[in-house]
Amino acid sequence: MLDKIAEGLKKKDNYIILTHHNADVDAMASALALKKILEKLGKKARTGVAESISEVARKFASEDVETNPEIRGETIVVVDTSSPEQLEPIEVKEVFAVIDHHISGNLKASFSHIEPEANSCSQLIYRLSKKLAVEIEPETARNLVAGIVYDTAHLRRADPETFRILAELLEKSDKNYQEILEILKTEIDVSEKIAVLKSMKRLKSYRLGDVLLVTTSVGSFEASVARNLLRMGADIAIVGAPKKKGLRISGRMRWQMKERVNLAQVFSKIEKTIEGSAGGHDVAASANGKNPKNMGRAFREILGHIEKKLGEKAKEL
Ligand SMILES: [Mn+2]
Repeated sequence: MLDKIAEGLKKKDNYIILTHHNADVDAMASALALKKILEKLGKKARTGVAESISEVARKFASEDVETNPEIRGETIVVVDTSSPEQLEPIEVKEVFAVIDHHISGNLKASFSHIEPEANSCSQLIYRLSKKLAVEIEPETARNLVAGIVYDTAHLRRADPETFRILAELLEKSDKNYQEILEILKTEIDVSEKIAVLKSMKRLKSYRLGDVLLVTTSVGSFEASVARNLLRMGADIAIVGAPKKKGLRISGRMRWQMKERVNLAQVFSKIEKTIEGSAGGHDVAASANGKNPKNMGRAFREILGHIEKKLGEKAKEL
């Protein structure tokens, strides 16, 4: 069917390419690549999304992507979706072609190429470019790589075609693979990054036999800070966020430790000290209390309970 779509695309002059709600990287890359391909064939093309573009996909979308566009008699091509609900509130009548890799929806089109075995729509668009003998531009190649990487869960679902195509696209791309992975990373809010950095200044670290435990405090983002501390090598991270009239404590532990310590249980023992309540499960727990002045005491109690569980005395590093 892709052959027929390729032939058909040569015949009309004005296109609008549409894709689904909260367009992801694959959807955006596919739509933008098809726009460029059509322009290279001397056609006019607009791109449009229903409702919104997802945050990461926005990093690949040039500004001329319209939201809920009005269709002015253009030939409609839909990519990365084949269900009309996913295009609402855009009213699509007489769709010329659908190119998708999801299980078929009920969008009616003159030509539908739906290939659920393909792990991205981006690779279908790349195949289409070859059928049309259109050379892919560096920026488009980069977008298609991103689309493929995104939809294959960073290549975990890749197949041989994925790697063949990726190799070709990376040779054409204006960014190398590492740079593309960097763009795909979701940006963390700057205040969250500051919380992580500030937590370092107040960090206390302990060794309990083979276990490394850290405690620190921040103004907010305590759970995220705790997760970051695990990534940096701690086995257990306890992070407090004292407020004027309250206190939150978040604890995170590597899951490999869950046979040895139950963090929710440990946290339940500081409820009185912080004048509040605790909850969670074995490797992630949190506590909320009314007494911020007792944060230090709560930390010492937590440490004491973990010492008992592990049968090891904590040595401050
Ligand atoms: Mn997709």
